[in-house]
Amino acid sequence: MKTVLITGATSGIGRETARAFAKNNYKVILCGRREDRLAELQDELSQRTEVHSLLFDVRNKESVFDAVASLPEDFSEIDILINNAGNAHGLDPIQNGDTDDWDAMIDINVKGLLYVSKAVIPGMIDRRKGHIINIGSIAGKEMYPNGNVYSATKYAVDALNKGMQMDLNPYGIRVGAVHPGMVETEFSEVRFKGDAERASNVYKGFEPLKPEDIADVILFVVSRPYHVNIADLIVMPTAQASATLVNRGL
Ligand code: NDP
Ligand code: 8X3
Repeated sequence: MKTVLITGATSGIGRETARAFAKNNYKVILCGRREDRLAELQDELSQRTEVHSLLFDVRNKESVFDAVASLPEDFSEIDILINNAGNAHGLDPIQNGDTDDWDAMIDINVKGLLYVSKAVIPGMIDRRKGHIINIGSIAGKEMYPNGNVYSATKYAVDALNKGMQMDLNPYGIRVGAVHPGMVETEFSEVRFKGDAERASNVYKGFEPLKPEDIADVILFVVSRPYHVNIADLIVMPTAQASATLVNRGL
């Protein structure tokens, strides 16, 4: 049975991906900061598969390395790493940006992804096998007004995805990115700091992606024969043609 480690498994895309892998007979390692949510999901998924939870903040380098090192033997060989934890904080023009928001996005979306990867990659190299999926974004392919620093972090994920493909190529490790368009999760609530109305307006007037849609795609990417690597994949709602062009039926 293969083992998958999913960061950001307490919500949205990560949580649905954990459910999809549990249904498809993978051992699942759930990661996040919200202990109650980890416990709840672990209870749910334990009906179907073996589950282990790791509570850590991806910004804290030591916690990341300690958490991965603490894995029981049964879970210690990670076949698939899904670098999903991340969020946007704020949506302001660059001149009005909050430096704490900038720090959060760079620390979580870029440095956090690097720390988790650094903790997991050595085992993959030893085994000459593994699969890393980096969750980027359409915002990492195109800029949009006020997206500045969030987009920059996702452009960084795109760059790191390509860099990992090259550096890990000698070891037979698969690396690929999935770049979603608009998915209705807690993403906008986090971006707008709990303003639920502003968050729900983001998805009004069209059918956004559901986190289950992205989970399906990730499962598809991972379940290809090993010689097939889906290196870079953009997944949009049908109503969305670019980062900024959404048909809201107006
Ligand atoms: P959610 O807000 O629903 O989920 C974000 C997840 O990231 C949570 O599980 C959260 O867990 C985790 N997370 C956030 N900060 C940290 C941290 N410091 N340490 C550890 N975990 C953290 O958003 P989504 O599911 O939408 O987002 C998942 C990924 O998809 C992100 O990388 C996002 O950028 C990307 N994405 C989302 C899109 C969308 O439209 N929703 C579109 C394109 C990409 P906890 O709070 O428990 O730590
Ligand atoms: C999230 C996509 O366009 O809502 O990465 O910022 S967007």
